Amino acid sequence: MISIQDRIVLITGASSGIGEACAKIFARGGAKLILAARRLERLDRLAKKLAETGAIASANDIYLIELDVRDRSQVEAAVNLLPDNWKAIDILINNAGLSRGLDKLHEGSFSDWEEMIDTNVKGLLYVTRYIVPGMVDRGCGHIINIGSIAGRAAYPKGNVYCASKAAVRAISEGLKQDLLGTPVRVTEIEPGLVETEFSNVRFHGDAEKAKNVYQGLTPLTAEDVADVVYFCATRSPHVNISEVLLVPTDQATATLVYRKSP
Ligand code: NDP
Ligand code: 8X3
Repeated sequence: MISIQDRIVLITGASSGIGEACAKIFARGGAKLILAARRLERLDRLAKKLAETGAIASANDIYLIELDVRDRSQVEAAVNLLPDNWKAIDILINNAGLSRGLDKLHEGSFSDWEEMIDTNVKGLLYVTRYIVPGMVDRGCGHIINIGSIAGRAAYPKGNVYCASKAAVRAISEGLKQDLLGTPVRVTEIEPGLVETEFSNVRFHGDAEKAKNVYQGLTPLTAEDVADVVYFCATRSPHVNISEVLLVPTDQATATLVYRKSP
């Protein structure tokens, strides 16, 4: 196991769910955190909580960025404008992502498709493209992409979300191949059902529909996923965990789920 003390960790989508849980566990490990998301007020709140609970030693150990990963020029500026003492990012957690809608492909919404592809695929690519060259130059780094069980096989009405996560899987595999011969590591984590704001976002704020997704089973928590992210990041430098499929005990595949009747 390697220490995370004073490592610089950039987490996209840190304002909620898995990203927020990653911020907490890496803070407890002594990391310096760069937290990015569109909702800066949420990041502010999280930073205050981490300071109050003593998870981070001082406000100097955390740097917040209001960032929409879909906007390439914003991503470029955010990386280029990092203060010198924050530039040497050791671990990049590409977590920002979302699903929008659950519709048959031929009835799908163009704006939902664009939002998913722009965030989950293009956003992840932009952030990776601007950060990985520094890792290669410094001879040190780890990219951890949050994919999904949805990237392994499509499920009915999942079409474009599943495609976006299949892309994350292919991009992670390709990046690992392209970084071969460097010490930079690449991991893709593929969670199954995790109860976060994910389904609320998917159903455009319909809380009832969102709740039903987890009805009758014990889903993963954001902390369960963050635990695995942390485990992968703290292996010895010669160990690269390339892929982890992580599901609730009540889930076998994206569509095969055991639910207790009410
Ligand atoms: P949440 O909705 O709780 O969190 C999503 C995060 O992504 C938020 O912090 C949000 O921040 C951020 N985000 C969304 N769009 C953008 C954007 N354009 N720019 C920057 N940040 C953005 O969901 P989860 O924590 O569950 O999702 C995290 C990741 O895990 C996603 O990639 C998701 O696909 C994946 N995943 C989730 C599973 C689940 O069942 N929950 C299972 C498998 C994978 P903000 O809105 O402030 O920008
Ligand atoms: C989120 C898990 O099964 O809702 O990626 O697509 S699922």
